[in-house]
This record gives sequence, structure tokens and C-alpha cells, in this order.
Amino acid sequence: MQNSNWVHAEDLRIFQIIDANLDRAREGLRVIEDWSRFGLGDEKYVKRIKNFRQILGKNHLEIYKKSRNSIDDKCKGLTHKEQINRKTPQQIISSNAGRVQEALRVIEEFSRVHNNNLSKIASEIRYEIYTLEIELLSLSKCKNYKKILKENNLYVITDQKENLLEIVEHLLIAGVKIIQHRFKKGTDKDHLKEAIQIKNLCKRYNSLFIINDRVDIALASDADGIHLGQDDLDLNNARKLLGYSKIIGISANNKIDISNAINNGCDYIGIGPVFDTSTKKGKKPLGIDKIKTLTKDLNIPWFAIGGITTKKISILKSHGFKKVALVSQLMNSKDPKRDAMIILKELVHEN
Ligand code: TZP
Ligand code: MG
Repeated sequence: MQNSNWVHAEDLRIFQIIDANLDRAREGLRVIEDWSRFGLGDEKYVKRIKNFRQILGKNHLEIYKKSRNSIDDKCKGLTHKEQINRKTPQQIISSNAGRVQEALRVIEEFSRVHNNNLSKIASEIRYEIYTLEIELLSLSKCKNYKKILKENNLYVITDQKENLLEIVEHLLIAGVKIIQHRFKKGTDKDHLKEAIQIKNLCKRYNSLFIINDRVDIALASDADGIHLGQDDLDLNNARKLLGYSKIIGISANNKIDISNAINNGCDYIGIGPVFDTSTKKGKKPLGIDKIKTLTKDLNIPWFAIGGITTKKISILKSHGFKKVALVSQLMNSKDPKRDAMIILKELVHEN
């Protein structure tokens, strides 16, 4: 660093640029730090971002601050219409991460000659912000999905039907917010085609769209998540492939499988069959009491499944079951919209 008492006019301009961009970078970091803290509640990210802010703060030298306002800034207060259009937390994270990256790039360039240490710091943090941005966006997206899982008690799984799209649309109109696409017979091409059609419908109604069994189809259809049984791809590998922006649900019907699923970070569990069901023939029902014992300490959403009909919901509710997953009751219904509305009404309670 050269002698700060003697400053050329050109240096002054450079210091002003660095000063403005250190402010910009720190402000942008503060925005994403606060979203990590209050929006995501994720201490790990808060600490990481705070650390970057502090490093930049320490390197915000007096000489940069003193250069402020010493040359007129004719562009002060200019805004762009995009700034006004930012609405969602995701848009805010993206634009502020971008702001930080840009500011750091400017610092990196303009400090290279007179303060190489700062230039290097700016470059290192800039690279970290690229990954951090993706991670925060994934987490924010997943957070919305988790909210849907938490707040909704009816989970509908599809069956292969001629008029499946029509049925699904009626369910969505009724207010169903979680749909799983279950496709057991047919080609991968047909599987993916139908998945995309249902996903598009779900997105129109802001409902969660989950694929059964197949991580590849989940990725190709850009589903919101996957549901895996014990014989499907394991959770860790599915997470590696899907990342943290997708929901992973697991079918588990014993203590070990449930605790493994939770320890490996699944987002919800399907437990069953509660009753006899023709959808999974030959599967011995667990019964209400067994499921009550298995779910006693569960603190992630769980859905009872298997043989659940409209009539059985009140019994399940009386045993404290809040969330249910259904296939045949709604897939074979003469009036899926009406039946879904009845079930949704029955399942209303504080979550
Ligand atoms: N997993 C456990 S039972 C079951 C699944 C997929 C089938 C549930 O279908 P239904 O028709 O609601 O009994
Ligand atoms: Mg499966």
C-alpha cells in the first residue's frame, strides 16, 4: 500500500470506486445474510456470510472512506426498473448475490496494483458467492416445498387411467396441494410425457409435484421431489443426484427404516399400509396401533397410507393421525373433485 498522505487525483478516483464497491458488496451480503437468518433460519449460512462481511469491513481502509464525496458522483440515486420488479425472496437473493459478485469483481480489478491483498480477497469471496447463491436458492425453493408438506394433510397418488389428466385437474381444483405421479407399466417415454403433463397442471395450481420411484424421471420432468421405497435408489445417492432443491420422501414401515430415513435427511415419510389394500396386494397391514407407536416421536411430516377411504378418515383422526395419502379412493371416484373436497374438509386442523 502506498503512502496514504499523498494521493493523486487518479488514485482518488480509484479509491472512490473501491469505497463504493466495498459498500455495495457489504450491503448485498447483509441482504442475503438476513434472508439466511430470518427466512431460512440457517445458522451455517449466516456465519459464512457474516465472515465475508467482516473480512471486507476490515479491508475497508480509511483512505478509501476518505475519498468519498471528494469527486462529484453525477450518477447518484440512479435506479433501474428491474430493482422495482424484485418481489420474491429468490429474486432478491439472486439480484443481491449478483450485486456482491459485480462489486467484488470491480474491487478485484481496481485494487490489483495498489492493494494486491484486497484484490485476492475479493476474488476468493466472489467465487464463494457463486456457489453460495445456488445453495441459498435451492434451500429457499425447498423451504417452500416443505411448507406445503407441513401445511397440507392430503397427499394424492395417481394410478394409470385413461382420463388421468382430467382426474388430476379436478383434484387440483378441489384444493389438493400434493400430487405424486405413480406410473408402474409402460415405456420411459410415456412415463416422462405423462409426468410433464401432470407437472404442468400442478404448477398451474401451485401444487407440489412428486415422482414415484424414478430419480431420472424426476430430473427430466423437473419435478419438485421424489418418493422412494426401500427397494428403490437409496436416499444418499438420490440426494447426490437431486441436490437440496428437491423434496425426498421415503416409504418406511419399521423402526430401523424410519430412523435411517430421518438420519439421512428425508423430508417426509409415508407409512403403511394401515389397512388392507388392493393397490399393494399381499402387503400385510400394519394397523393403527403399530403406526401410532412408530410415529410417536416423529418430527417431520408423515402420511398414513394404504386402504384409506373417506369413511376411515374419522377413525384415523380420532387416533391422532393428521395426514393421509390415498390412491384408489380418489383415482376410482365417480366425482374426484367432490370426494377430494369432502376429504380435505375432514382433514382440516391445526398442523
Ligand atoms: N404404499 C403403501 S400402501 C400403498 C402404497 C403406495 C397403496 C395405497 O393405495 P390405496 O389405494 O390408497 O390403498
Ligand atoms: Mg417405489
